[in-house]
Amino acid sequence: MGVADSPFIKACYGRNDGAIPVWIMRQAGRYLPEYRQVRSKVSFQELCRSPRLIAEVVRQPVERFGLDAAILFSDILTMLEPMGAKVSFPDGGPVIGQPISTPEDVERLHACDVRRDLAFVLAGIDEIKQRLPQTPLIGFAGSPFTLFCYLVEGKGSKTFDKAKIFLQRYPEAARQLIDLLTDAVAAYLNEQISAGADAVQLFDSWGGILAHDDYRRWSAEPAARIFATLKSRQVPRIFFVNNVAPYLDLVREIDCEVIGVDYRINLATAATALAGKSVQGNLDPTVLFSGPEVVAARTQDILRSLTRHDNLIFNLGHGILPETPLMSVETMIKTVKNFRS
Ligand code: 1CP
Repeated sequence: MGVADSPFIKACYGRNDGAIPVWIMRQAGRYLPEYRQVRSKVSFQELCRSPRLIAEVVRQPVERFGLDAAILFSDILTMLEPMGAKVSFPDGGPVIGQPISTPEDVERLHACDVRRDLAFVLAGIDEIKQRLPQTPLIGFAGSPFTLFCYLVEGKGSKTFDKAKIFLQRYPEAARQLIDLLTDAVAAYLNEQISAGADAVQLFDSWGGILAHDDYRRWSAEPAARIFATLKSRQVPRIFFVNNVAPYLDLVREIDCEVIGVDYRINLATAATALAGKSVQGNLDPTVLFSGPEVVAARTQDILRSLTRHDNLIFNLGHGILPETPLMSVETMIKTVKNFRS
């Protein structure tokens, strides 16, 4: 069976007739002892730059749990370094040195040559495909607005006030930076597909903090432009929006195959509003900290609430947390695998 006939790819196109595919956002990470083992010897950035280690940590969760898709190991901020940003990953989350605070600062950033400057990512994809030839591989990038948030704020935040204020105070400079990021993300995902990615996911982790009209301008339209440049590549395009509920009307108009739905909204409600698009989600990652009966019941609640199962990819509604018990992950996956509609 080739990758094109896999349940994951078929579900992306709304024509899966077998068991429901499942993968986990941030599936290679610190909740896995074998990942911590690799990370005890190298820094996060060394790991991201080694094609051999990338393939190793991508393989770990796929083989441990029998997941239906693999995802590239990298970070959304990795592509910003060759664009002129100073990115580091101390424990406790990424930091950007000299964040963007004025329109003049935007001039410091520039396009990069993906094949030259991010060759280690593309080599990592090649290595993953050699080791996991049967498993669909998801390439990814951050959405322009999410990257913008980190560039302006300089680090993670709950509200990204500086980034939101920059949009209002300097709309022209914001437009220039968002356009630069939009072109860069499109070029990066294109090269990931050429290197072997079987699907791509755009992570809009922070667009969900915007007012509806700002979401249209600064997140939905750039995402639509990126997906338009990828259409002819004929791989499924997944748009994960963290806090998608206020923007369902905008997101449903975007030409892409799958919407990744966060844990806040009822998945069946989102699926109905998205009229025909495939959906991916959306168990709250903290549910995995309850007992096996609750994990199984909450997983079944999602599965049973949906009227269609041919266009469903089961996942968490955001990234898995570092302390998550492995038993719960197993229970969730078994529940999905055993479900029959
Ligand atoms: O210590 C470590 O090992 C570093 C922790 C870590 C990991 C495992 C970071 C730092 N990034 C990653 C890998 C990563 N990041 C992957 C590949 C792993 C996989 O999925 O199997 C992916 C897809 C990402 C994407 C990513 N990075 C997002 C989008 C997804 C989301 O969670 O919304 C975001 C926002 C980031 C930024 C980032 N990088 C790292 C951390 C801890 C963060 C979040 C910072 C914050 O809270 O703002």
